[in-house]
Amino acid sequence: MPEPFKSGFVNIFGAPNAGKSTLLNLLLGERLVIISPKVQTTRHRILGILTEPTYQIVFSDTPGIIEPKYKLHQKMMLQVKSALEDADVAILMHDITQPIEDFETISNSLKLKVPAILLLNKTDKVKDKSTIEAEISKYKERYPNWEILAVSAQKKTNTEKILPLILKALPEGFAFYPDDSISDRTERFFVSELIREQIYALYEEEIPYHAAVLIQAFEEKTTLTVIKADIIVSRETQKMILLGKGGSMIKQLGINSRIAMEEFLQKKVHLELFIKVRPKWRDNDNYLKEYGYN
Ligand SMILES: Nc1nc2c(ncn2[C@@H]2O[C@H](COP(=O)(O)OP(=O)(O)OP(=O)(O)O)[C@@H](O)[C@H]2O)c(=O)[nH]1
Ligand SMILES: [Mg+2]
Repeated sequence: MPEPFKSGFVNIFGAPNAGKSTLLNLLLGERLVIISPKVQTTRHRILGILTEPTYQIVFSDTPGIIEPKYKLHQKMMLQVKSALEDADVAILMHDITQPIEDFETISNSLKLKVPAILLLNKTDKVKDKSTIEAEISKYKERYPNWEILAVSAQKKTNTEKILPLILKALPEGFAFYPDDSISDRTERFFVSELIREQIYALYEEEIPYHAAVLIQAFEEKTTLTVIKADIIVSRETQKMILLGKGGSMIKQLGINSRIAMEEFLQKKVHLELFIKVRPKWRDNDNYLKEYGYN
């Protein structure tokens, strides 16, 4: 008898900065979603599809779970909610150096009804092994029905055990997507995300949190792709910071973004950036819609 084909939605949840996007890229074996040391990097639910001869896993990366402070946050939490509704398996991620109480607040809010795998991430930040063991026991006592694993997504420690746990929990079924699909999102989307990733890397304080990126043109020519993008911020002062002295910062942002895009698209890119000020865009339904936060 051949093995039955398995398929399902495996959705990743957790606090901001837990390492969810790092994990998705690791499981897919490619740099699909953006990552940053700052919190609240991911703003959308993004599918990452892994197809093998005997299974198809449709992963979802989701925004870190927070108490919404403005409409953009509310939209982000709606993305989490949608991922909660169709999950076959939930992967919960928590930074092992953060208190269990913080995790409990999040896990209680989720009210999960599906099999869960808890990954205590960032074990590389913990010096001795006994501390890791002690942490694992705490979570095992609190969540006796869950699979619990301590890993480092960044250093790839213990991460080879994740996929077998997922496959154990995955239901039988047909593939949802063609076997060459990698995501539900377009190249245009990922290119806008690469600019956001560079904004998170280059600018401090509130700038990344007030910035959105809108691709205005994406033209594939024979030798290169021409991309024009608007960067939206809330205030004139933020525009000045984005530009930097004599335009030095926006120039750097353009260079870094273009390099990242060329690697992602495997093509030469000509990139033009424009900065627009849209006061309070994060609380404006029309702007949010226009910038892809539906
Ligand atoms: N030391 C350490 N850092 C990690 C590990 N996994 C991820 N990180 C880092 O943690 C930071 C956050 O990682 P992300 O993958 O962006 O976290 P996230 O959960 O997707 O964050 P949001 O999108 O903001 O919710 C980045 O700087 C990662 O490089 C790990 O195992 N060890
Ligand atoms: Mg993320």
